[in-house]
Amino acid sequence: MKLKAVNEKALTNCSASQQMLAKTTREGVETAFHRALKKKPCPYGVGGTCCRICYMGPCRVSDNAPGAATGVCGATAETISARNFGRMIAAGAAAHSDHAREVALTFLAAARGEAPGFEIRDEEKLRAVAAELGIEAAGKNKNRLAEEVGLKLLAEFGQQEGELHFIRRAPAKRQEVWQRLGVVPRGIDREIVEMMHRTSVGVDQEYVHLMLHGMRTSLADGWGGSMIATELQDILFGTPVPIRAKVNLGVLKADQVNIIVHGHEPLLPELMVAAAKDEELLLAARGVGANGINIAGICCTANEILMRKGVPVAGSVLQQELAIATGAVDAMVVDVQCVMQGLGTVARCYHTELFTTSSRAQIPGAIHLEFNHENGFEVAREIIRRAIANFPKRRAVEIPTEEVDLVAGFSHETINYMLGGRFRASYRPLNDNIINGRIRGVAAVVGCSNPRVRFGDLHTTIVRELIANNVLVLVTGCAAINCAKEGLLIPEAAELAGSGLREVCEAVGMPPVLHCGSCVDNSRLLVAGTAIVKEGGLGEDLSEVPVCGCAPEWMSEKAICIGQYFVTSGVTVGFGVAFPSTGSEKFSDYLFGGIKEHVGATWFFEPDPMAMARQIITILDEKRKALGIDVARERVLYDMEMRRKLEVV
Ligand code: NFS
Repeated sequence: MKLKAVNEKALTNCSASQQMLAKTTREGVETAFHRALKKKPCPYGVGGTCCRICYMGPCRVSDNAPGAATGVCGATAETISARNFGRMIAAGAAAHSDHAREVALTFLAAARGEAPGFEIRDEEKLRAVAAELGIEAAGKNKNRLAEEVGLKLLAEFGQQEGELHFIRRAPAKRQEVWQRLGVVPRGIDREIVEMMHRTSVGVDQEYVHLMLHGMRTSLADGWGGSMIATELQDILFGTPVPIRAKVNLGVLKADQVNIIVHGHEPLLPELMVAAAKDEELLLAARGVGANGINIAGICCTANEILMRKGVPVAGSVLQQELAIATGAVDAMVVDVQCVMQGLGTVARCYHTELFTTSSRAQIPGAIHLEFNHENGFEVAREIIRRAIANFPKRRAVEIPTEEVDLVAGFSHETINYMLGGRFRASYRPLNDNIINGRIRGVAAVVGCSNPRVRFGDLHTTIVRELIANNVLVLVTGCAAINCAKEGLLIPEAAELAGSGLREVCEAVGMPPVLHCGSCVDNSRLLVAGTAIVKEGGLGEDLSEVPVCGCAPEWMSEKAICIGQYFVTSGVTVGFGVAFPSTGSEKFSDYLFGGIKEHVGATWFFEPDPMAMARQIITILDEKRKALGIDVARERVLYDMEMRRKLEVV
């Protein structure tokens, strides 16, 4: 296909991606970047007021367009946008939670010895979670205990009444807010189903009432599905600790068999990493003239195996097609979420074999080799064998040289240990440094990339500005990968930080930007925020702590769900690109303002990265002021009595 020239520099700040964009344009291989340039977004869809839930329409309604005030049924812009927003939350919660369900099932199978290649690795965390769930551990071996933990958490998906267990992890004051609003989730699947029901034609027509259920559904994700995924993955694969690795397309090797694992569930990729060390397969690789088998990741699968195994990261979501365009990817293995259908077409233009592996997802043009926990090793070995056989079929190869160092693996447990030290793991030093002003506050920069904005640039611009202003930054998902590519995830990046943050980073030896994992690991940030509250001195609820979140390049429904569970948890969240409520003034006023009366936090929309960074800093400063720590002051020493009062669980 003949493609129009594109301005690569305007499309991304990533030089490796620019190089591959030029290559794909030259070779007539269309990518998401090219398609985005051709497609003009529908303004009704952008503003969240295109209603497609029945067939009397579709109705395109807008407060801003005269004559388009309601749909055929009389639905107003605020009802339509709230319904659409609720459905995005439900879809995001469903994605994270279905991932969690799959992990829970594999976890159970591993505990029962029915999943070859999988075993319970972090017994300490298993015992801690079991105790939290009220499971008696005495006299039980790890597999028996894991089975009980797995069954208990799996039951939360189909639970009809009661409350999700991990809700109790939240600060007591936050739990009271949720009780008052009636938004404590009963069961994960139940809230998602009810969201779909309420938003079907002719049911819930009141936008605040709709959003209250949106909040409940979001909590079923953040403190439910996502948190279950994180905890069980940690127990199954090991809780992450800081680990060095490499990132960007330069991690692909011209002389090795390159296999990219892409998607979200770390189950099969874990086995692939192990299988790639198999002597027989290495011998087969040498037999076709390759010097080894190189596994690299894309998207959140990459984050998962990076954090636990130090596996190199080829790139974030918008680099999935560009990676294949190097001509050096012998196989790409995908499962679920954020996998573009365009991969099938791009793979056909090169020699790459594309494998779908989940029972829930197939792509035209891909080879389907279904993974389940019994056959995992065979599937992993089969894919590697086929990749080896594919290696000699490479045509012209062009691999960008960019390959950058990073440090990942900052789980809540690691932050606790690292800051508190070997003898007294605690958040005390972090709290003290926030109180004394060395650290202004904590910002989470998370989420996707979107070809509607300059890829990677918004994340890194915001992060640079934040750390320069002494804001400690936590990153997850594709935002984490993009920041890593710019060298922001190494201790040396402390040079870019303001003097206070720099001093703390240098004392501890940590980067000013901490990689906390994949998108389901945003649940780690809720736990970390709660640990700050629990430690004392920074308020009694998440809404009082100087923390803020943002997803400046978002595109996925999952991002909306994550944003909403942060807001519902009391943390204000900013989104860039565009915002799917702006077609309705009333609904936007609620999300950007009125919702604060309910949960003590709001959404905000800011497409300009510098303005977003400034807004985050303003929010942190306001919190500091409310806490009375806006002026540097002496450290307050909490005695045991004061601490007990602050205990939140
Ligand atoms: Ni998150 Fe991970 Fe990336 Fe966005 Fe997709 S990979 S789950 S949704 S695009 S950050």
